Amino acid sequence: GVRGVRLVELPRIEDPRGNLSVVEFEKDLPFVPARCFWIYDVPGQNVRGEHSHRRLEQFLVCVKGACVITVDDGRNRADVVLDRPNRGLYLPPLIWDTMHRFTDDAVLMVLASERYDPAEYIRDYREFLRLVTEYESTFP
Ligand code: T46
Repeated sequence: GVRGVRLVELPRIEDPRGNLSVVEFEKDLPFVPARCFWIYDVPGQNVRGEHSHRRLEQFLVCVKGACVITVDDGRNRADVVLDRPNRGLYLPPLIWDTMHRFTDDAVLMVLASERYDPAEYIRDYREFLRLVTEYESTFP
């Protein structure tokens, strides 16, 4: 697997009036969100992300449509398909994530553990690998 990354199946409460899914922050997440943003109207073939975070934890739900998230811990890589509104993807810090193959109707909602801080991003892959090695020597 990819270090710390997990898929979370959320409830899907079916109802003739329409369905409902829910995430309870304190029960379902390892962090309490400080921020929520959403990505939509992504033109086909576009790739987003391609960075990592020093401290930030995130929880991604494609609430409409579908997209693929490539997660990479510096050792292992996996493609995760988010294509249903009751499936969440938890990303701990130090995961290199790439988002691609958005459908036209995709809406990717992200819950984040901290306020937006561009200084907290790791944008250089070699710097990312260096921090992974440092992390591994601190937590062998
Ligand atoms: C991540 C993936 C999953 C803000 O002003 N506030 C915000 O909270 C965010 C997230 C972005 N922005 C601004 C900064 C940029 O000018 O919005 C613009 C696009 O952001 P960015 O290029 O970082 O977007 P993505 O889709 O590449 O990445 C985002 C998150 O930034 C990042 O945490 O892991 O979604």
